[in-house]
Amino acid sequence: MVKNENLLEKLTMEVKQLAFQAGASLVGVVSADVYDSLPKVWISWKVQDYSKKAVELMAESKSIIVLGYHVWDDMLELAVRKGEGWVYPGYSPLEVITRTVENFLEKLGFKAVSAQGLSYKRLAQLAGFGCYGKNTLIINPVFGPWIRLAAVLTDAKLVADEPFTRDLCVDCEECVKACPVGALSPYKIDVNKCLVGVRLLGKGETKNDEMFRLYEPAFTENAHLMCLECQKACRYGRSIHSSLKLRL
Ligand code: B12
Repeated sequence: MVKNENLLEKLTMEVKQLAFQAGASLVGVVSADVYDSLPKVWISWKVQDYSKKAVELMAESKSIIVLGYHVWDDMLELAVRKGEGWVYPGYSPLEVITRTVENFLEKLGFKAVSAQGLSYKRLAQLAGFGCYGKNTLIINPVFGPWIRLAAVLTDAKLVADEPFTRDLCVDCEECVKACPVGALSPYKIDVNKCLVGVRLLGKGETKNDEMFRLYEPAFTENAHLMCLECQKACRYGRSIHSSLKLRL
């Protein structure tokens, strides 16, 4: 029994070390059972479906490795149009980190798949990364909301982390006040108003032209920054984030 526990701890440590070496800023583990015991959440944008349970992606799921990547500069908030879709340079490092973790586990004989379709925000809170903030983003005490998330599902049993239970927002509502289109109320977002979603779906271009010019500056015909106002307003992570120097 003790030997098994030591092995679990060793494997968990190795996976975490590897993810950090591959560039992750935060790494945590959530038990697949714990995640699956919570109700599904409705994804009201593009997908229009409930989030998946871990067992739907992998019947033998035991652990979910949650990965966080610190986006320390506004330039990592670019969205670049490619044909009918979009490329997000700030998210690309997570693909490499995810693949590295998957390869490592597969070489050891475990199953490992990217946890597409799960609620990453819920996973991040369960992995101890931070709280679900009033801007509806996960806020980490060090990086603030400036983290991007991914997750790997595996049949390897790993040692789970403790969930994050502190409330970092308390009575602060700066993000709600900062949203230029009034898309936020505490802990809720109106996806039909948020400039990021409206722009990426290609809806409301004419109606929002001036808002896009001010809050989603374009650099080329294809590339624009996603609106940053609800993240900038957050007092966490601000001192280690560099902002656009252009005057808009
Ligand atoms: C759809 C989507 C959008 C939509 C809708 C936004 C939304 N509803 O969150 C649009 C296009 C508008 C959008 C915008 C952005 N998004 Co987005 N988006 C997603 C996506 C694909 C699904 C989220 C979703 O709709 N889930 C369904 C909702 C209902 O559930 P949930 O968000 O998971 O949260 C529930 C639980 O967390 C639970 N909960 C847990 N604790 C608590 C505590 C309290 C008090 C409460 C009330 C609830 C609660 O309740 C929530 C509601 O049921 C995720 C990726 C993913 N797979 O999760 C990224 C994701 C949430 N987006 C992300 C980001 C960064 C952004 C943007 C900043 C754009 C950008 N630069 O990338 C903006 C920010 C806008 C904002 N303030 O939220 C990150 C969030 C990182 C973080 N720090 O939290 C994610 C995780 C992508 C990623 N891979 O990193 N996004």
